[in-house]
Amino acid sequence: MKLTMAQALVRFLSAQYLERDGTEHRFIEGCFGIFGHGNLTGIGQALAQNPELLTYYQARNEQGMVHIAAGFAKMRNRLATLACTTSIGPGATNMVTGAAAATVNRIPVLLLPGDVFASRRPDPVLQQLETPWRGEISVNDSFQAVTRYWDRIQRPEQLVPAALSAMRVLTSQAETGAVMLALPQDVQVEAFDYPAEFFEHRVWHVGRQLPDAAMLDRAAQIIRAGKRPLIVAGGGVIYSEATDALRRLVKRTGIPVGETQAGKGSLPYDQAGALGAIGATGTPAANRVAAEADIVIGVGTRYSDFTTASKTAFQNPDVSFVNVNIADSDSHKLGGLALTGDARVTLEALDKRLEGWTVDAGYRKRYEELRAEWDREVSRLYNLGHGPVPAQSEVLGAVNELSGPRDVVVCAAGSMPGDLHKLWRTRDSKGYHVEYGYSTMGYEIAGGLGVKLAEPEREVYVMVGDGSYLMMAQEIVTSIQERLKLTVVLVDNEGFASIGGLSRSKGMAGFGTRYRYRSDGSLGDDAGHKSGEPLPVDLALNAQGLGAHVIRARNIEELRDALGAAKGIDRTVVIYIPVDRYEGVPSYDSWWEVPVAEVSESNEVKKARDEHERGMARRRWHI
Ligand SMILES: Cc1ncc(C[n+]2csc(CCOP(=O)(O)OP(=O)(O)O)c2C)c(N)n1
Ligand SMILES: [Mg+2]
Repeated sequence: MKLTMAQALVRFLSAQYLERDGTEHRFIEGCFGIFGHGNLTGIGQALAQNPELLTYYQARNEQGMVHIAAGFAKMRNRLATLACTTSIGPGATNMVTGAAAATVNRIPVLLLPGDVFASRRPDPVLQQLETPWRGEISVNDSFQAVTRYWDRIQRPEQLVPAALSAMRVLTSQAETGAVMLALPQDVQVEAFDYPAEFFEHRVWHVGRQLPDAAMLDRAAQIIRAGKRPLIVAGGGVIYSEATDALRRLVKRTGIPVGETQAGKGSLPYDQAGALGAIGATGTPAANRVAAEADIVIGVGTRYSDFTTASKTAFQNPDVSFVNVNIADSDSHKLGGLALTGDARVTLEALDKRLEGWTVDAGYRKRYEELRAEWDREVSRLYNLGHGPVPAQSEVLGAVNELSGPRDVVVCAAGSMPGDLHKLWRTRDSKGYHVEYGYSTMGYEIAGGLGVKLAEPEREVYVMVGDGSYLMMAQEIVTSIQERLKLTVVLVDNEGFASIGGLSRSKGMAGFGTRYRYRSDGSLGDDAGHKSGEPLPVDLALNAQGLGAHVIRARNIEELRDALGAAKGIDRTVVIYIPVDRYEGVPSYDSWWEVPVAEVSESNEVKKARDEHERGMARRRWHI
């Protein structure tokens, strides 16, 4: 079949399917793109010529496109994704941050940046990087650190093995992440007689791999000997659709569960044993149980520092780990017994081997008391009645209470992810979508749009800080264009409140974290910025300018009204609400390692250093 390389790629992608548990899903559901001289006449021509093969979506920013694709793929439990095509140069490198975010979070996205001429005849073309010591380098080499598969198609026939490799990695539950095929602009339009079988309906099977029976036996033996076992549920529980298996295991054995950011939603918040968030942004219930746990069963978690509280979460001197993970590199972490396999079938196999065994009643009673206590604390934080402007926890409470059980909350960076991790009452396993592997400011609106595209029948609530909003609000326009409604709650606290809080806790008075006019530069949260004079910036007006229906709320009552009104509006709504910059949610029984200067002229920094050293002394090795 004689096609250009770009036409062949589009045709190939349209024929790729993924199958798990007997159900087939189309794998690449569409292609986002921003055109320039590096892709217009190649991939652009192919998409325009055969729109039935792959739906084309326009976006405003290439980083935004990758976040949309990642939000989409995460919502679909990695069983489907989107491709992203860009021009060469800045259009391509704009995707680097999105690629890193997808790869860190183990979310499949297919990136198709244009690249400079393979022939090199017109060198240097517009936007070409010239590297004196190596002719074959282009800006796309910068993706090598942030992709799971990287290739450059130098000849049209090379597409065949490269595209197959790309698909293998994208659909591998252990290896997946951002995959990049760089497409030199001349090769995109070169024709080749491709074999017809390259374009045939191809099904990539996602299996449910079981760990060795002997390892499962050993794991069951270890767990049976435990007095205070705890499950740490990560994103893998949700991606492998293991939430029912987990619920059954917890119900039967009484082993309680702490959830990571990606794993939040593994259990409904009100189930017995659901201790909620664990780690640096964890609940006191989960963190106290973690501190004493003798067996920690990590399921689908990569044990980031937020989960392990920088290796201070598990203080029982005899603690040991059993790790269920599809990725070998994760199942071996913290010196654990590695159960490399699919979360669902592995939990089922463990459940069988634990038949007749449960935790003792005293343990159950203790963690249920902690859970009930925590639930009261959430209610308190939801209803602080803080004034004159509300506290952020009340905003989250109002959104939680006024959203439906299947609606989705989306967030990524700032102080809200930690607060949501602690306070959000999840009722559906796909109702909590916080990108906290890379915590990318700017993911919120774009990622939320991907969620909405993946499941249009759910309402999507995007929680975004003023800082994140200013980094990347432009995909509001895409949401208007595609008639995909988001409800964006824009929380204004005059800048980087989370980092301001971190700064104050490290003796640095919030230096450089508030949006204010410049002044004398004295240390403080307005440092370098005159106190008392806010900037004449109106983010609500900005959102209106991008096409959103904007509602301004000054207090919780008005926010509740706005959330009610938003339900009846069929285009993207932005609800703008100011909150108290200093009224944060406390952290509970936890620590996060952020280094503090070993020598300083400031007593405040010295004090912070002392505290830091006390924290460091609590770190464990777990090897
Ligand atoms: C792209 C990017 N740059 C910098 C950071 C570091 N950072 C984390 S939170 C934050 C401030 C976020 O401000 P805002 O969105 O207003 O949320 P707030 O902290 O006020 O809740 C910064 C700068 C980041 N996570 N991502
Ligand atoms: Mg802010």
